[in-house]
Amino acid sequence: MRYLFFLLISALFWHLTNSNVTTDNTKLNQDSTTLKQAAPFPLGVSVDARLLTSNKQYRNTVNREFNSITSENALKMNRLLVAPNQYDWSGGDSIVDFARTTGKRMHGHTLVWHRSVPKWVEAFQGDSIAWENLLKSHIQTVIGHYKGQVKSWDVANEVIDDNGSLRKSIWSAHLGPDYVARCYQYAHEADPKALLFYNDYGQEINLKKALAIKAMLLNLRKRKIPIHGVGLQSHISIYHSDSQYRRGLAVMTSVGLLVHISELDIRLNTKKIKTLTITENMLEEQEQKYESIVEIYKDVVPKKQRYGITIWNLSDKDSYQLKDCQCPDAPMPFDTTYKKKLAYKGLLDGLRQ
Ligand code: 9MR
Repeated sequence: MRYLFFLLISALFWHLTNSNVTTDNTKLNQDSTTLKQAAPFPLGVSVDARLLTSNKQYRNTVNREFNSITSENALKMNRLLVAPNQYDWSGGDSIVDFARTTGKRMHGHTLVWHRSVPKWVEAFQGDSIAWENLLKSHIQTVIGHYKGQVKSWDVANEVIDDNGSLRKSIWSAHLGPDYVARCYQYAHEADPKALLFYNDYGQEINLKKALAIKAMLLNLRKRKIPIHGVGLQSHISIYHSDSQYRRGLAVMTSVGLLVHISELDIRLNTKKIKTLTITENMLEEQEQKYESIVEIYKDVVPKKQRYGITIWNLSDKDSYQLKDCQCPDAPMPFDTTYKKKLAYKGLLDGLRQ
């Protein structure tokens, strides 16, 4: 009898806790307010060209929830500049067309990144003038191709090393340490109306790096190099400290440029445990963390400096983090079937307040 009573109580308890969770997500998925409606600044997502054209659910969700688009990979040099003077515009054009026809802001990512150098460029032989012309021509061809359609660009990506010095790369080796400034000048010549960003990761953990980025940006500003904004990628986890995030964001904001949280995702499985079970508790912590990041952004970045928040691809199926870690994780606000998660609610609540 006592055993039966115990079973009954346990079943009741299970029903209450679990049905709450289900009800919560069901309600969430019935709520018709969208992120872009709630957001007091542009809300973006990076997209994959193939998914955008082939997956209706993906396209509809992007269209419904966001008003800013970043190209995740399609505008990188290794995707575009397939052979000398030969460009493959297919992926980039389909994303830019989508942004134009749906009336969304288009942010181009990225012109100069040490990890997106085509193989043939790695093997390129030439003196420093030939190298300079190669990069200048790439920047101006791409910006020129999308002139008037792409509002802003991540011109240089990750050129500061984790120790705060200029990263050694194929570009710094062939063009010398001041090549970054020239990239912005070339970009500005190609489209004087485009807003030009510097984008990097780790400012929210590594103060030394954040200060080095700040020093570089201040130096560019002092020299009147055309640069308009800074991006903090923000690939973080539920364990990330809010106060560290606030500090990194404050350092970037203090430069006085536009500030873009440019690649947000929030991992659960930082230790890359192959057998990790994702718990409701973790998903609640993720909800909290998404909400905190939005609140910190609103708190730290003055209105006129807010370029917005962009998440890095859309659902738990599409995030590069899954491929990267080869382990269970769920970093995004949408689940693998594009249903809104608690993380979505965190974002929405942060935006609404
Ligand atoms: O998400 C991108 C992934 O699909 C690509 O394979 C990878 C290499 O091009 O780049 C990823 O995006 C990166 C972004 O361009 C710059 N910041 C770090 C991102 C994650 O690596």
